[in-house]
Amino acid sequence: MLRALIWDVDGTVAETERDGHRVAFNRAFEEAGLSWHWDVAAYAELLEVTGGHERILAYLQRRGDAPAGEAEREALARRLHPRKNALYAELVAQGGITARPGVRRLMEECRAKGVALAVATTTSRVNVDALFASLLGGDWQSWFATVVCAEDAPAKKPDPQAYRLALQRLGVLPQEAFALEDSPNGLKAARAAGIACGVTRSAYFAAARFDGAAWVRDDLEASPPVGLALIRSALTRGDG
Ligand code: XBP
Ligand code: MG
Repeated sequence: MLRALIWDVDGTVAETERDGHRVAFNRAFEEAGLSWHWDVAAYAELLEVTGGHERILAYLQRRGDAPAGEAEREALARRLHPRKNALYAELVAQGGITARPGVRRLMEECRAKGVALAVATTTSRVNVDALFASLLGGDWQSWFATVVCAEDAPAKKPDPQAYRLALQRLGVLPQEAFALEDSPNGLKAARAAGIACGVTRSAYFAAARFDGAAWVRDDLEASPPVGLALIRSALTRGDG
């Protein structure tokens, strides 16, 4: 029986990586007087590291013009990451990001039919708050039974920690839940927690392999549109 639908956020709910986080990282670099710029193509590779703080650190490690010492690099990342998040929140509040097709429809169907909604993301809570406040309104928290963010689950995807914590807080078994993801790391995290997972391809993972997914779609409205009937039948068949 399906009791909960667990959502990834970045890439799944909206194209936040290409149009939001990436742009905000660049603004933070610029403000700090750094000449670094993450273009759309370069960011694809950077996304292999989940977590904004970890992503900056990975980048600093391979830049010749970054601080040589580990402590200095850590300090720089600690300064840049919160500023990136603030700039991301501004961009989102200005309406710079819209929900992907079918996201709101599927969330509304869950609410109408008593399937709990949850979030399992490696993103900071401030970013989740900014995005859902813009997409669903100020009372967005009331839509979700639980919201697991980077602060709650510091082991980033593909580690299953965020999904395991979401299940625990929901009080449901892995086989009573279904996850929605857009990235190979996200899919691995859900599967490692024993949860079946459907994939909606986002811009950065359009050509990625998704072995072990229950299904893979371009978006939730791609034929046939993803509704609870389709998710329930994938669960019943034991797909993914
Ligand atoms: C999301 C991430 C995050 C975002 C940026 O991955 O890896 O790091 O890129 O957000 P997923 P923060 O969609 O698999 O959860 O800067 O808050 O980390
Ligand atoms: Mg994602």
